Amino acid sequence: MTNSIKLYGPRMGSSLRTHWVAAELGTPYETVPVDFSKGEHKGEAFLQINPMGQVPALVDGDFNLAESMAICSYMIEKAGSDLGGKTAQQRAKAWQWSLWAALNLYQHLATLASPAWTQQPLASDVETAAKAGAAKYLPVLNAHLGTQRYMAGDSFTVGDINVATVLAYATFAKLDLSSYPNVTKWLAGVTDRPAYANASGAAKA
Ligand SMILES: N[C@@H](CCC(=O)N[C@@H](CS)C(=O)NCC(=O)O)C(=O)O
Repeated sequence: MTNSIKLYGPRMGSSLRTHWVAAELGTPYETVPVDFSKGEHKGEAFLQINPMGQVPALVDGDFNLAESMAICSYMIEKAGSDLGGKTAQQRAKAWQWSLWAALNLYQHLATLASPAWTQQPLASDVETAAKAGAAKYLPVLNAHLGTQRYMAGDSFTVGDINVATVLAYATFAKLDLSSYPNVTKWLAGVTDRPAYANASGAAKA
C-alpha cells in the first residue's frame, strides 16, 4: 500500500508554502487540520510529530518532518522535480534567498503582522524596530528583483515560493510595498500562478 503524504497546517503563514509546493508539483496529499484554539499543536499526539508544537509538519508513512522549507525540499526531491532549481547554481541561489528571507525579513514582517491575529497592538518601540528592520531589507530584495525576473534567475523556483510566503505577512501587517515596485511586480506575478490560488484556497471550485 502506498502512503499518502499528510500535511498538517493551514493554508497561510509558514504552512502556506508547503501547500503551494505540493500544488506546483501536483503531489496528492491529505490536509490534517490542527486546531490551535483547542491546543492541539501542543498535545501529546502532535508533539510526537513535531516536538516544537508548530505547524507545518509532514507525515509520510513512518517519516515525520517539521520546518516548512525542509518539507518543501522533501516534496520536491521526492517528486524528482526541478522546482528546487535546474542547476547547482540555481538551487544554491534559491536556498540563498530562502534563508535570507527566513533569517532577515521574516521576523520583522511577522512582528508587524502579529496584531492581526493577537488583536493586541504592538508596543511602539517594538513596532518602530520592526518597521526599521523591514525598511533595511526590502530595498535589498527590490534591488535584486530589478536585475532578474525570479529570485534565482530566469525561472520560477521554490526560492520564489519561500520568499513570497514571507512577503505575505506584509499584507497582514498592512505594510505599503508601493515604494518597492520590483517586489510588487514580482509578487503579483508569482501569486498569479494557478498553484498559488489552489494552495491558498483562492481557487474557485
Ligand atoms: N520555522 C518554522 C516556523 C513555524 C511556525 O512558526 N509556525 C507557527 C504558525 S505560522 C506556529 O505553529 N506557532 C505556534 C507556536 O509556536 O506555538 C517553519 O518554517 O516551519
